[in-house]
Amino acid sequence: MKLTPYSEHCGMVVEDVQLAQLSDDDIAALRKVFAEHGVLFFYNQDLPPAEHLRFAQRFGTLVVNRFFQPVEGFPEIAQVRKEKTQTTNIGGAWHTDHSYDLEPALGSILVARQLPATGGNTQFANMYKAWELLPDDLKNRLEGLQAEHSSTHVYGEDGYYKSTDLGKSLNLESEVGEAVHPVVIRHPDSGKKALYVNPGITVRVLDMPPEESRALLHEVYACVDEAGVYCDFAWQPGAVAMWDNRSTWHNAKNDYQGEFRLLHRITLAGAPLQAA
Ligand SMILES: O=C(O)CCC(=O)C(=O)O
Ligand SMILES: [Fe+2]
Repeated sequence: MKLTPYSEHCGMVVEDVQLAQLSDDDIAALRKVFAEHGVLFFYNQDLPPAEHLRFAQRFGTLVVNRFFQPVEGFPEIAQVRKEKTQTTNIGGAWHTDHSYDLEPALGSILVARQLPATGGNTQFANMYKAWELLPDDLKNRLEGLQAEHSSTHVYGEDGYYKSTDLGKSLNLESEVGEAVHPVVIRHPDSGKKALYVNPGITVRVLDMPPEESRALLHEVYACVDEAGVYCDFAWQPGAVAMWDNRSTWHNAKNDYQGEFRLLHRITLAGAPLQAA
């Protein structure tokens, strides 16, 4: 297994592996690399849906996303799909998946199926590094705080997607709700601290007036932006991205209007998060 950083602070390209043919030792090695780096990229993978599923099941326990359309015959695989005629995309803002759940999903394994001629990159950001690079005074103010995360404003009856041309292809009647998590978590596998609030899903910091909470989150996001802990992953046919929701954010760029894009996602189940 050969590892090459994708960018200075985010993402690791893993070469000399076929995800459909891993030994148990390879899986164990991959688990370590995954916990440490948070986002792994693989190229030239031969991973039809049945193999995608088999790899995901070897790696972890699955959770079925309740909002996306499944792949026919594979209820565990979600379609991350944008039609030529649709203008809105899935995941087109910085977020981490399922932080609105009491037990947020551990991560996702996303496989390219059909890509636009240009554009459609996915950006990732490293939340270990983001935490490390925050000013000490801000770190001190954040430690011990808790924040509320919600799916209501995204997937709910009056939520964002409902008013878009993607609304009809999502299962928006599914249950929506809120969950509270520590603002700074201790990653269960790496033991490292990670920043666990995100612009898309975190709605407020608890135990402070709304205006103060808004200002604090704004300050944090501005620092993350400035820290430059991002990468911009250019998909290729056969590419796979695998990310850890506890230590990363992602953002699907929507710069390919008029073109079709389809990826298949399997979501891995997580556990309640512990404060750092
Ligand atoms: O389409 C993408 O690049 C990613 C979409 C997304 O947010 C997700 O699959 O969780
Ligand atoms: Fe996402």
